Amino acid sequence: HPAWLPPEAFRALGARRVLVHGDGLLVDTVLDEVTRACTRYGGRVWHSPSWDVEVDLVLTLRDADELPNSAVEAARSAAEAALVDVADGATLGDEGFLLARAGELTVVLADAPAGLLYGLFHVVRLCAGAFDPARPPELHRPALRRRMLNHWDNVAVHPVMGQVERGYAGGSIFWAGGRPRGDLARIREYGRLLAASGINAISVNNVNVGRAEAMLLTDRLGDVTEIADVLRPYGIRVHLSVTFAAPVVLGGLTSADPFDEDVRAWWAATTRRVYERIDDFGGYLVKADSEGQPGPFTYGRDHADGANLLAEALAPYGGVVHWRAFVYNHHQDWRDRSTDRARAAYDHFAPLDGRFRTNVVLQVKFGPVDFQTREPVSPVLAAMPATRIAVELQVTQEYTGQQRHVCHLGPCWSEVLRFAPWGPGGRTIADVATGEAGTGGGLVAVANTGDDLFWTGHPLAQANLYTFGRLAWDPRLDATAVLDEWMTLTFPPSATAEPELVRRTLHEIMDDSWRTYERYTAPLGVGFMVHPGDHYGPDVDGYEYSRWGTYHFADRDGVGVDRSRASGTGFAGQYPPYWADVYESPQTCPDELLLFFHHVPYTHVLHSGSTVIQHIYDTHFAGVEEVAVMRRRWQTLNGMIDPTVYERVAERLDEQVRCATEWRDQINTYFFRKSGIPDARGRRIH
Ligand code: BDP
Repeated sequence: HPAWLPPEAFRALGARRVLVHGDGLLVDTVLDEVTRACTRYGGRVWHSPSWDVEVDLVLTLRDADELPNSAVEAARSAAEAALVDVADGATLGDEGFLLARAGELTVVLADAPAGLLYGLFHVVRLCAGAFDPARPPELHRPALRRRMLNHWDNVAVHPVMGQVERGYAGGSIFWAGGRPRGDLARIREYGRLLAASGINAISVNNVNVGRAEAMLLTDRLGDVTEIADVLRPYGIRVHLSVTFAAPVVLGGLTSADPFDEDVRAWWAATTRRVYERIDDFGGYLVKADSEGQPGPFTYGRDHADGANLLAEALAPYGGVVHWRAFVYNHHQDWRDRSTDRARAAYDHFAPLDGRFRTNVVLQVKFGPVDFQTREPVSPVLAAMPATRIAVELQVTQEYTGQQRHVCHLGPCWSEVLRFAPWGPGGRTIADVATGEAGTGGGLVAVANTGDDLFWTGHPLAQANLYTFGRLAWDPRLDATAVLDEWMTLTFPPSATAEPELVRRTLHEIMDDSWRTYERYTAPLGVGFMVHPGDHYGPDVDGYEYSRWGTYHFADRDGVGVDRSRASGTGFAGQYPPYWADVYESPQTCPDELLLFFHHVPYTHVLHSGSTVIQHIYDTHFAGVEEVAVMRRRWQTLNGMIDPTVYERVAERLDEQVRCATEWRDQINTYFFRKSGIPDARGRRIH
């Protein structure tokens, strides 16, 4: 399974003498990793620390026994001293580590076994750099405590959505046709891959919970236990999506009302049984009153009542409930302009701030609508200071090319995480997810993986998963630098002819690929315009007269959704004052979001100096040209990398060129026909 931990990535490690010191399940994992590397490349691992031998790398817990090897013990003390210098008295915590050079040695020091494992993967990432005598000590601690993936995997194959809802990488790693897939070795490999990017939590079934999926909580708990056992050695805790109607569907009760004593007792007893089997179980994930899923509204209760019910059951065991804020009416009347889907999450949840128990995490999609290529940051993220908030991203490329298109999402996520909702220089979205003293809800993403040979369908889509994990560990990381790490690990120089050329070419193809995708799809933040249902490829009016509430309102004079306070839906007013003002007027609204916030004439002049209509033409011509260049660049790598990777990407780039062309032609023609305004540069529009 080609991915970012091919054996070659461990080469620098294997050529060394390594000592792993400490006790615990995850320390055993570290030892196992190191042993594998050394076996392959001729390094040595000492299983007994009693010999006075020379060592290059020590991975040790701080409270492990003293070592009889004096050189190693001296290095450990030196690392302790370095820690005092760099950390200013701070501790390493459950997952942090220190990497320091001490004399001739490299030392990884951790307080807890997970820190040692993350330290090991950091050494692998640095390769020979970890042994550079001039390397200053580095302290690494995750900014976000929970770095979570949500699998939208069905247990039974769904008649419309298949095995994995919005999955573009084959079947599920966990389930097949109603049963566990049973490939525990593959699940273990997956855990390893996730841990190497910093992910430490996973939910293993779809948020749209059918009957087979619901039963994981009770009758099929053994299947979940098996997965938890396999992922535990990589520091990954398992969570379950549950249905709010579980007391009725599974428990035979007549109600799921949060205020009903029998319902509370059912959740308490059911949750106790879960923890009897899986003592480090993470908690529940809930999609309620959304797109047909049951929820507290049925009983006249609100979402704080609903979330607190489950939180109460989880609290004795330290579990959390991730309660999704993706709640809106998907049965709107398109003739009624008074409803705006973008407003819904804020309208439902902001008034509930302060009412959630402390083990509720409100999980909020990064944008107010639905994972579009470009959306403003959701105002809910800035509206609930007394609530633990997790930011939800979509690694699976539902709206960003479905893993048939190259679309590196790191720059998009970096923009979201660095956005300062109270105004420039203020706290950021990353700060919200981190919370005061680390009490925030963390970062969550919908997974893009499956049983595909490359894990992600498109081999280059692996970079999105890796980048998500790394940004969740440290949101300040530069997305392009993270991409570079991924490239070095995935295409290690030792396994690649012309490594520098490969790296440069991959950067040229991937660095700006999100913006390229944006250029040839829906313009200026208006979103959607995708084929209804499967959401792939262009269909400008596909959702225009539909109940889902995703419109662009194009007519002969202009396009866009008026979400201003003055004349529109008022959505702009859901932001704190700085951004509410910026978004309120087309004169100040950033170009890339103009049509999200405003309905403007085609002749409206953007800050860029171009008109809206000319911008549409120019970006769509440019986007397709860029994709054609991507394909040509990729072709120059033929013969330099693994041929199976080469072929798979080449085939997908052909499809990307085809699909981008289709987008360009449909969008340009549509707006040419609506507006009657020709391209100023005289290009042919069909
Ligand atoms: C939408 C998807 C749908 C998901 C939903 C969700 O189209 O399949 O169920 O998000 O987040 O983007 O629950």
